[in-house]
Amino acid sequence: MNTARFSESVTGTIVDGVLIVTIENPPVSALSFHVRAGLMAALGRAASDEVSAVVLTAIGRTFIGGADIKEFGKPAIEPTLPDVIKAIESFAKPVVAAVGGAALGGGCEIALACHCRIASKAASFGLPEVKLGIVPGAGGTQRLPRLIGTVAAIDLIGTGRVVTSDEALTLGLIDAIADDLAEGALDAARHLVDQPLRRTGALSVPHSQAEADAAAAKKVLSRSRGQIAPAEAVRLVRAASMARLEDGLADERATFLRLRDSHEAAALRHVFFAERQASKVDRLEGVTPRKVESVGIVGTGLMGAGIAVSALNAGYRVIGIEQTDEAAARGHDRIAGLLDKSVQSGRLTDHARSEALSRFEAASDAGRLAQADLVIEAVFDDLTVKTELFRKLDRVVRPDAILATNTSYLNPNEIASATARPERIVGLHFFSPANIMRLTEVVDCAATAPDVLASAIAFVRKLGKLPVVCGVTEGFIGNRIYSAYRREAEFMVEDGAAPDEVDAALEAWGFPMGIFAVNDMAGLEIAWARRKRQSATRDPEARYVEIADRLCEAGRFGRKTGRGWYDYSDGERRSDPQVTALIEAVRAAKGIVPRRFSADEIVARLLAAMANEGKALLAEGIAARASDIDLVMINGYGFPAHKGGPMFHAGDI
Ligand code: T1G
Repeated sequence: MNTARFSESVTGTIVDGVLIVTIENPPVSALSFHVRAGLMAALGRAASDEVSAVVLTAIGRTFIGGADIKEFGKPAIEPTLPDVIKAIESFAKPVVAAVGGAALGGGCEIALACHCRIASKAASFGLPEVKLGIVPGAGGTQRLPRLIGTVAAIDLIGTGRVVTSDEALTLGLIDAIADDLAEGALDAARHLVDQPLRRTGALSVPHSQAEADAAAAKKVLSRSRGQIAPAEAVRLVRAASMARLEDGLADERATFLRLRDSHEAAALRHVFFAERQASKVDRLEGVTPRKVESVGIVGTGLMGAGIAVSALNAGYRVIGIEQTDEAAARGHDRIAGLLDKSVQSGRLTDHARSEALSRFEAASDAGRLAQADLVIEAVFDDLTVKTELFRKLDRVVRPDAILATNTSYLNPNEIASATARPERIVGLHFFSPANIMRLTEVVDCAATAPDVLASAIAFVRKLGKLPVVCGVTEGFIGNRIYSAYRREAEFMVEDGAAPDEVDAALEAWGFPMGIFAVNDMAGLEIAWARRKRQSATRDPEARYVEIADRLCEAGRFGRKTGRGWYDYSDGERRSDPQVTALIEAVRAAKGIVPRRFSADEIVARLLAAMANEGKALLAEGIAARASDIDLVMINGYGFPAHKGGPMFHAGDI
């Protein structure tokens, strides 16, 4: 039989009586209407006597990437996904899922409804719906626990984490891993013909101890920080062991539909699509990035070591340069230590650690950078130091090598102007710890060549990080907005709010940590040094709050000194009467009569300060789109993702 076409994205071929149904719906085989309709038509064809079994597979890097998120908010067109899933599970003949890529969300639910699941080594499985502010809507919360038990299902569905095919096999989510997926799936299908079929929905949820369920639920909810979806997902999974399948499916579907239309889900969908827009820069259309295989990092202190580990984990060869052999050796040990931590946390295998470290070279001779494709400086954030270094690198590296500065506050244009080839200079503002934080601001300097910018974006994406392109301004996007956020918070403290009132309001709203606690953790001396540098040029008419200066003059630099905005002498964060007295003295000196602030007013003013600074960044062309600003504040400054970011929250999207 030649290939039959069931819809624009679903075809079928019969091989030895087995109908092989193939989905081809790039880029991720999402379950758009024509995929769902095609699957139903394929099952109709499989009812004929010449078909004894069905294998379901897909073309592309994903098996099925889930429901089509772009269809959310539009009227559902039948067949709905639950219709398709019910038809698969109840089909009279064996339906085998041949999973060669990511089976996510509805894709995993389709696999769960099949009577057997064969995967390739590269396949992965997950129900990440909570990351979109929803719960699985096509049986995931009811079928997954029937296969892998309540505790494991709470973990996977409550966190949305994706598992490899190895882990899926261990959990019981799949039946086998095949080196030759097509052959393995065909064999499985043939063996199931005329056999009793294992229908997942008909299974009972394996018994588990209530305490174990509760512990798994507590672990998930402790990390969900007030989000609704994880709590609802956990509730549905736990109910699966007590309710009939039909009732559980009805509860799940109603919950999914309710959450899908929620503000939290809209916010997280905004973030999802924003992350995929961030790398797209109009002027780079058709520009080919330069090849980057070897990376030099000048300065292997805390930041440089983190960048080096990110690059090593991404497969690059890395040369770490320090001023002396001893410093270079210390850098090597720092990098080895970070890799060891990844092994201890299970993020890296011993073998992968050794292989990564074998690609690292520590040196004190900058000449070792002569063949590097990209050199990143992570030295002390001082303009003279960086400018001198780039003058030197200009003479050492190849003419086509890219030079990147990791400055947080300096003007990269001034650094670039010190070199003979400013077009090859770009800014890469990593966030510390650089081997953990996803966000990197890619600074498009005045002279940066398009292919250099494209190379920087591609490099950051290869690190598995989130590149957000910005123009040159003090603090780029994140620190500039953070400065406005901090100023507004200090205005309110000077006007009568207590630091812990501000932090409590922010944490109740969804921030993991309030701004004064964050400042204490980062260290107050950094901002103090910058304020002193700026004092000569500060606008005398602009309101200036001196409280933080007074704290620093008293040696209160934050957690590291045991005292900052708070007192940490017993290890806990506590309000400090000495700080209260200091604040009162500053108010008195300015003749300020303190007033009360409600939590709502505190949050509203801080969110407005961020959004207004974001608007200014857009107007100045520093940020290309409002959603980029949201990504920076979510991924670099703890803005709760389920609130969408300051611009989304302000209604600017
Ligand atoms: N729907 C629509 N578009 C999608 C999509 C989806 N599910 N997934 C990705 N895209 C688009 C994306 O916007 C981008 O578009 C392009 O595909 C490539 O994406 C019923 C209700 C699958 C691991 O949460 O995790 O099923 O920018 O750059 O790096 O219970 O995409 O090119 O125009 O990310 O190779 C659950 C979401 C949905 C998975 C591939 N599924 N997607 O990564 O490509 S809800 C998910 C991903 C659901 C059921 C519920 C990743 C990927 P553009 P990409 P990638």
